Amino acid sequence: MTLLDFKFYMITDRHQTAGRPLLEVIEAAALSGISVIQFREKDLSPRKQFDLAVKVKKVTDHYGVSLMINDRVDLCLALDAAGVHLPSTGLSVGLARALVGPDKRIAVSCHSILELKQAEALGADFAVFGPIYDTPSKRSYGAALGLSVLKQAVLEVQMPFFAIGGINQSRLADIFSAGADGVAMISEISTADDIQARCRSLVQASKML
Ligand code: TZP
Repeated sequence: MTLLDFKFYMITDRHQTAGRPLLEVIEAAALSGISVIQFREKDLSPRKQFDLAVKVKKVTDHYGVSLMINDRVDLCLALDAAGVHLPSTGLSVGLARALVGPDKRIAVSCHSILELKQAEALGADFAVFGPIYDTPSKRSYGAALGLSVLKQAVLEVQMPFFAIGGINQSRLADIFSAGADGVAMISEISTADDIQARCRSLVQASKML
């Protein structure tokens, strides 16, 4: 995985799959052009996360998709995943780097321009930044940042970052014209009736933007 060869960062949530098994959702997305997936099943115990992540890795390896692991540096190493995604409550970038070495990607969740700048200064490879729009799972963290903050972040930060939060196909044009390197999505992909068709259409739309 090189840094900027992908525009879509799919994030898993097995509670938002419209009742389908997570592996089925991941396979459908992998079949239709998603090249990087973050495994984020943080409500599972470490053992259960590991057991599920092993199965996910088999699917992503089969389709040549890069797998990022949310928070769990140990799982990232055990599975030889592409990298680890650090939540704001997670390990520091420096500690994660010391543990995973130079070849794995380190991504960071950021909720302000200050956090983006800190992640950049600490050597993160990329970030997700949001929520840009209102999204149910993040309401307890306060108001959405909006497009004007996204545009300002693009001006102030060189590290690649993906916009997240409430992003759907109809919002792609605004996100990309604001200058984000890509988009990170949960529900727009995993709740789609036809995941393959949705992913193909997202990938196609992004090529025009
Ligand atoms: N971080 C900021 S918003 C968000 C996360 C994990 C949730 C994104 O979910 P959706 O369904 O793409 O709005």
